[in-house]
Amino acid sequence: MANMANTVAKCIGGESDDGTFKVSQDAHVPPLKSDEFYIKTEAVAVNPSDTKMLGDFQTKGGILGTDYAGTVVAVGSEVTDVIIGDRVCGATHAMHANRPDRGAFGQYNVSAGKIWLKLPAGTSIEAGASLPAGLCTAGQAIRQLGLPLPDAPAEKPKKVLVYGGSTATGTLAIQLLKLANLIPITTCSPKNFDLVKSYGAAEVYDYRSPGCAELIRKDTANNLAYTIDCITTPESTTFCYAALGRAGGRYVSLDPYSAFAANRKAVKGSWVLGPAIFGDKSSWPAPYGRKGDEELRDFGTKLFQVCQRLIEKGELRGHPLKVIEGGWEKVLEGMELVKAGTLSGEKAVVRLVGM
Ligand code: CO7
Repeated sequence: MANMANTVAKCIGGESDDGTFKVSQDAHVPPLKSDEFYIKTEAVAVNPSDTKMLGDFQTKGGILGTDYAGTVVAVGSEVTDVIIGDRVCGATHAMHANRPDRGAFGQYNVSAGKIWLKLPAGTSIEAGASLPAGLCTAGQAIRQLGLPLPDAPAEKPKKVLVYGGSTATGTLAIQLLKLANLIPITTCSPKNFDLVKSYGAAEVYDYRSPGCAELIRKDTANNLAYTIDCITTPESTTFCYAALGRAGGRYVSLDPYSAFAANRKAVKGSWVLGPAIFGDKSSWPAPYGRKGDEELRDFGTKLFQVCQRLIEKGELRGHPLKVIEGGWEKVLEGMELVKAGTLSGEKAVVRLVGM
């Protein structure tokens, strides 16, 4: 099996005239460049961003989905780092106007740059599928705070607040920070305290308890300088800004945040766009449109090299999973589950069987 270009395959997305998502039988597998490889998709994760690809986000004929895992079935002539039969997971563009044939929710995926990981024997396909978008997001957030990755640990440990530590992005951010000699402190519901501690949180706070931001400010001696907001609501932005110490610091969120909540000049705020890590232009509507950024692409390559080593050593693990088994229709069910917001401390992954 070499170049499968134009092979007809199943996907979620397809020609969506009514703006809803559906299983399509007529996706065309993209052509393979010499430095790319094909993966037969065996599991996909559902991210909150998948459920938001409506209206102007839709690309006619576009495929949905960011996270996939499966087995390599064909490699381009220049590929030296994987062979047919390797199990890999990766992230890809979704609903991208310039590349509508890309999207994780398709029977075959094409590798995107170096944004993929080879799965060690002890890591399941489902666990693999839960990792890439979260790593892209958490990694970029850490970069935007000006903090290091685990390959170049901080000389002096510093506290970093991860607001929403029990989210799938939160548990990855906590681990990456701790492995970089930083001190992750976090917020979540009390039922998830043990969960976030098991990933390395040094302190955990119930964000619903009155005066919680002020308590963090006190416990950090009015010196906290870094916050990652994995939730990004006006309340979460207000909380993070209030927890930062007297001298201010940096705030990074996973979506555009409310300007009115970002109410301190001494705090430098920014937000990350997960797919920006591919380094090319984002075709999504404002404010998600972006120019390409080669430095970010290089960062992504490095991030995934670092994470590959950590996963092989068993030092980085994914979020607890809510595994759903079945055909592509189950991905639509998974999206409904994520949209309903009822998952707590679990990431929805669909193990594709009987397709
Ligand atoms: O990266 C990409 C591409 C790369 C190539 S695409 C982007 C992929 N990332 C996403 O789609 C995640 C974006 N994040 C969000 O949309 C939000 O931040 C939410 C809040 C949906 C979190 O998403 P995530 O998938 O990380 O979280 P989750 O579904 O695993 O977490 C849910 C938990 C709840 O259990 C709440 O925690 P507990 O401990 O209270 O149960 O999030 C918590 N939560 C809130 N916490 C405070 C939910 N709503 C909350 C709120 N305030 N309003």
